[in-house]
Amino acid sequence: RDADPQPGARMPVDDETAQFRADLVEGLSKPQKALSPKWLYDAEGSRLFEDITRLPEYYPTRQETALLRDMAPDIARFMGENAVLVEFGSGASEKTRIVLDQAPDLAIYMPIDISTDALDAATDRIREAYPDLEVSPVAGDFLDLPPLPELGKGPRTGFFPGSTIGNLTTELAIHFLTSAHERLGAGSHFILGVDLVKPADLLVAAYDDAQGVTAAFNLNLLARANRELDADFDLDSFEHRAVWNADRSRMEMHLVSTRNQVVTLDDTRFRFVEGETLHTESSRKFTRETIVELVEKAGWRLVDWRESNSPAVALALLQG
Ligand code: AVJ
Repeated sequence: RDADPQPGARMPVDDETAQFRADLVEGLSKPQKALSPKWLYDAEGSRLFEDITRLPEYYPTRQETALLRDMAPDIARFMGENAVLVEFGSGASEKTRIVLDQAPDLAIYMPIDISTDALDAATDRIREAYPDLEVSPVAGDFLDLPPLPELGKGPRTGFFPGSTIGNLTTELAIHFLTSAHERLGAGSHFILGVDLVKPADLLVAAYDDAQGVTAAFNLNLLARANRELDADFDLDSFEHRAVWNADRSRMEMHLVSTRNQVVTLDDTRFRFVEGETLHTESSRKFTRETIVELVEKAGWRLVDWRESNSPAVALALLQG
């Protein structure tokens, strides 16, 4: 993956497989079959997501990178002197470098990620590239934040790029922003990356690219279930579908059954009628107004809002 953090589980392998199995059984039992997007990101899914970020149709990563580069001096000023930068779901810390390159006054960088492998590798690389920066990694799930170590006297800034907030339900997004606020403390700052509402054809193209990489990314979920859980999904009988849900202001990815069929997982049989879908991901698109509404429910206020060129994404600077 690029730097975009995913709400992915990296538990010990057996726990993770057991959780995948339980989630899939539960998800296939619902009237609208659905599964958490975190299961899209096994090694193969993470590799495919990285390919997605380089597709001509997938604008979010490119646009956010350009905007961060543009805004880096303002961000440095926003963070202040001797600042502590806390990144939630830091992954490979790739986008962070754009900020670090132009923030000489930053004292401490605290990457938080659920994958200790990714965290260790990123910590080594950042320490090597920025020898004067104190790097203090924290292993943890950003949806279930551990207490953060007391570090430095400077102001704290949270960093959550990649529009990952859009993959969370409103309830979870408020929960995350509230707990991040608690952990960072009163008076802290936050940099939030979001994707914006735009014409449906652009959105659909970004999630249903001509080369079929997003389709492969989505279908890999079924291949993963076959590999890890010994399920018997027939990959030729499911199709990728990306739809713009205007009512809920979100892109949705589904896997559509192209025939009546039965899928077996352990001893349980799950029926799909022709045209029935498994909902695998929602990616919410915002406006300045819907972001203000969301962050205020979590105790933050918007102090700056910057949009990229078209197709536009935005960075919201928060304080609270
Ligand atoms: C990186 C999780 C925000 O929702 O746009 C890309 C994931 N899914 N193409 C997004 C994704 C399909 C991406 N996030």
